[in-house]
Amino acid sequence: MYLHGAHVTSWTDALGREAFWVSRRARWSPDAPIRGGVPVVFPQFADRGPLPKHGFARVARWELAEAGSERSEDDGPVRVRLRLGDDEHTRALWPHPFRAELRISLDERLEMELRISNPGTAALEFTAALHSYFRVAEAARAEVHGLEGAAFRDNTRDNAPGVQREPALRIRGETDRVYADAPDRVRIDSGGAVLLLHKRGFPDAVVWNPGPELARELDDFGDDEFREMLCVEAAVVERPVRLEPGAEWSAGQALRWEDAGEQE
Ligand code: TA6
Repeated sequence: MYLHGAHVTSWTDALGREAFWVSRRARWSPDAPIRGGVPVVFPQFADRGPLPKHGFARVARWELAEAGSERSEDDGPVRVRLRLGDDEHTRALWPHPFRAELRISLDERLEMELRISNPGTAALEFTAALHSYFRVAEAARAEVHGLEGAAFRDNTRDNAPGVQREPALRIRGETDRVYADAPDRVRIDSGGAVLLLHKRGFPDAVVWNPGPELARELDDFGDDEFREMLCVEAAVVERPVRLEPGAEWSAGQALRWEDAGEQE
């Protein structure tokens, strides 16, 4: 993971299976978000507001507050805490004092928790997401289970409303959906291994794959890489969080392979 964006780019299990996808054309530059892994989206999701797309947290340099193992004999989880606060740059974009913390815990699960607090004297509002890019064997064969019956807005069709009728969402070309008040547990079947994503406190879920045309337009995305990735994002998008002075909000996600624990 990187201090740049508090960005987790890789998580492999004991069998060497990588959960995340990172583009071979990712720009490893301080002013660009990393294309892949888990960009932290805050304080604005996408272009739903006046800030730069997906906010500034994904391009900010976070500070390491803590890193270590819980127990000295160290078969316990490894924990990392990263912090970000307002400064001149963030206040020029978004005139609010804030404290953000990303807590990561690693063992056979990867847990990520985003905490936002408001040390100021006025309420603030934000949207946010853990914009996870998962590696899949073949996007056309990947399936996302758990969204059946959920209502969504389709960003590829001017946010037209829809309802997920099929038990499994399959990727057929460009896909960009925001499922409001989505179920907290989804299964991502990459055409081999199955990852379980369990979100908490994030009401919404976003599923994104750029498909071939948009992939060609994105300069930090390989033309054919849409075939090997799929974003499934724990998000708060449809109803921004309102934080009163002194208040704190937190939400997170836990990931694990479905067969974890059966491997030894
Ligand atoms: O979360 C989906 C989305 O908002 C899409 O609309 C798509 O644009 C994607 O994120 C990536 O955005 P980015 O700014 O990283 O190119």
